[in-house]
Amino acid sequence: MGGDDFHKGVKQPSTKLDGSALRILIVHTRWNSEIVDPLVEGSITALVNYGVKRENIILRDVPGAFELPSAALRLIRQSQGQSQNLLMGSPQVSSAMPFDAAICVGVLIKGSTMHFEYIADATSHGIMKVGLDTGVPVIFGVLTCLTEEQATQRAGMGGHNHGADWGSAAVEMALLGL
Ligand code: DLZ
Repeated sequence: MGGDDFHKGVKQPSTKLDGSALRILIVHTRWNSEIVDPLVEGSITALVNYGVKRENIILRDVPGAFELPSAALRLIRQSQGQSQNLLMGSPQVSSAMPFDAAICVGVLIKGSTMHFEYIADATSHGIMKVGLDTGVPVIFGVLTCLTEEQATQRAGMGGHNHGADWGSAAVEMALLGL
């Protein structure tokens, strides 16, 4: 480990990923939107590069990171309910197919109170729980940064856009179940 050939971050998957049949939910915050928006764009670009159709990428926004888990849970459950209605003979529309994966995107920046710790803890546990409870992979796209500069760098402004990793993780995890 270490040295010049050390690859920081995620290695490419060994199999070719085809996302052309997938439907992906992106829930993102309006808090820190100047940083969140490029992260969302980075995720969308990666999804499209893996073949996900633009019309099958559904965007929804919430106020802050604390709201991400509950919104993801409701939207995933809603999509699963719609697909059950389809099986029971309700009119078929392609937008009613269940989500194959979701990405929760937000940016938490540490302030001078304990808010950061509480929200980061609740959000990370909540996002994991939504994935385990629904059986739908939910990607943790939340930056937890000590400074605004750390966050902007990780959103592609001077560094790697982590949104791209979240998009490819969503496709890889969605395809695990198919
Ligand atoms: C209250 C709050 C604070 C202090 N900081 C952030 C932040 O850095 N990023 C973020 O996404 N949201 C923040 N919030 C808002 C909470 O996530 C939440 O929206 C409110 O507490 C309402 O539940």
